[in-house]
Amino acid sequence: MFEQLSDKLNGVFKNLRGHGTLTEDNIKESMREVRRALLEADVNFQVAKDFVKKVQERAVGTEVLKSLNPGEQVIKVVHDVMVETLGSVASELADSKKKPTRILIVGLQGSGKTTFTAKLGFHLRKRRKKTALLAACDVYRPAAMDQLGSLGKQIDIPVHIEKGETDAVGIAKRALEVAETKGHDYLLIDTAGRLHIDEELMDELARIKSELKPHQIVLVLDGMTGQDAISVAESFHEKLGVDGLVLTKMDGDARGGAALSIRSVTGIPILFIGTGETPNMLDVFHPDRLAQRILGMGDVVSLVEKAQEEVSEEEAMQLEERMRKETFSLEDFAGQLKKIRKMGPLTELVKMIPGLSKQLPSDFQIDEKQLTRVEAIIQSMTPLERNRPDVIDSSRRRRIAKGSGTSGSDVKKLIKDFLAMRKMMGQMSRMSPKDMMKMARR
Ligand SMILES: Nc1nc2c(ncn2[C@@H]2O[C@H](COP(=O)(O)OP(=O)(O)OP(=O)(O)O)[C@@H](O)[C@H]2O)c(=O)[nH]1
Ligand SMILES: [Mg+2]
Repeated sequence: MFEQLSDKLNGVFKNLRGHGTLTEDNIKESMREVRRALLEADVNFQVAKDFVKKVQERAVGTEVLKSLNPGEQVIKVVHDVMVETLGSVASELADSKKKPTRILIVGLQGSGKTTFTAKLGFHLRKRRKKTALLAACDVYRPAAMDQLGSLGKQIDIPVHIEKGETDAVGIAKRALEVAETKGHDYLLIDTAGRLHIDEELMDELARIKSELKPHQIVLVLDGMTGQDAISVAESFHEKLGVDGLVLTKMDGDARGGAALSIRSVTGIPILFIGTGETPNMLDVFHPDRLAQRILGMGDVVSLVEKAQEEVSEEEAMQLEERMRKETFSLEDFAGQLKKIRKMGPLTELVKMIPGLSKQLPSDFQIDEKQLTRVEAIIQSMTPLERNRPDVIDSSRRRRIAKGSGTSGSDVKKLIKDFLAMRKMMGQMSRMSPKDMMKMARR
C-alpha cells in the first residue's frame, strides 16, 4: 500500500534531513519533488497543488527554518498537512440508539460491496461486540445472493436471503422486520452494482432509501481506479447522498491517489479501507495513522490493535512467564506464528513498525512459503517433541522431515534457531530496564 509514494517522499526527506540549515529555495525545490510524487501517485491535480502550497507557506512563514533541525520540522509540516487532507479525525460508523442501525451499501459493479458487507459484519462483532444481519438485496446477478450467503456462513453471521425474489425494496423491508424481531444491532444492506451509473439503479437505491431510511449510506469504491473513484463518488453523492466512503483493494498496486484526494474534493469522509479479500482484511480509516504510514513513520497503534485482537491479556502474561523461564515451547511458537499470520501478510506488518519501515529496501519481502514450511515441521512433531525439542535425535528428525515434506537439515536448523531464540528471549525478559538501555547503546 502506497509503497511508491512512500519511497519517493522518503527520498525527498532524506535530502531535507541532510541539510544543517535550510533556505526558502531548498524548501521550494523539495516541494516541487513532493508535488511530482503526489501526481505520480494519481493524486488530484488541485489537491496536490494546494497541499504543496500549504506546506510551503507554513514552513517558510514560521520559525521552522531557524529551528535546530529544520529538515525534521518540514517533515512534521508535511505530516500535518497530509492528516488535514485525509480528513483530520477518524469518522464513525453510525450507531443508532434504536436498533437496528441501518446501513445501505452502494457502489459500482465489482467495487467490493458484497465483500465489504461481510467484512463490516465481522468487524462489528469482533471489534465492537455488536450483532448484524446481512441483507442480500442484489436481485440482478443470479449468484449474488449465494455469494453473500456463503460469506455469512464462513464468518457465522446471519444473512437474509429470498432466492428468486425480484423486488429489492421488498427484501430490504422484510430483512428489517427480521432484524427488529431478532434484536440485531445492525442491518447491513448489500445492493446490486452496475458498470456505469444508470437511472434504473439509482431509482432502485432511492426507493430503498425512502422505504428503509438508512442511518448511513456507504459508498464502496475500488481503490485501484484512482481518480475515476472521485467522479463516481460525486455522481452517487449528487443523486443519492452519500455519508461515508470505503476504499477497497488498497492492498493491490493502488497508487493511493484516490485516498489522498477524495476527501478534500468531495467532502465525504472515508470510513474504512479494504486491504484483502478475506473478511478480516478491513481497516478503520485513521487519517493520522495513514499519514504516518505513507511518510514511513510506521503505524504502531494499528499494529497493537491487531495484536490485541488475536492475543488476550491473560495469554500474553502466560507467554511472558514462559519466555522468562525459557519453557516457551515449539507449540507456543507455532501458536504465536499462526496468530501473527492471521493479522495479515508479514511483509505489511513489518512495515508498520516505526523506524524499521524507513530502513527496509523497497522490494522487501518476507518469504511466506518459508513460514509455511516451519509450521509444517512443527505440525509433524509429537506433543513431547514440541515441548522438549532436545529429545529429537536423527531418526526422529528423519520422521519429522518426511512428515512435513522437508529435509533433516531443515528440521535441525529450525530446532537450533528456536533454542537460540528462546535463550535470547529469556535473557531479554529477565533484564532490568537499565540493562536494556545499556545494551541498546552498545
Ligand atoms: N485484493 C482485494 N480484493 C478485494 C477487496 N475487496 C473485494 N475484493 C475482491 O473484488 C472482487 C469483487 O468483490 P465483490 O464484493 O463481489 O464486489 P461487488 O461490488 O459486490 O460486485 P457486484 O455485486 O458484481 O456489483 C472479488 O473478487 C473480491 O474478492 C480488497 O479489499 N482487496
Ligand atoms: Mg455484490
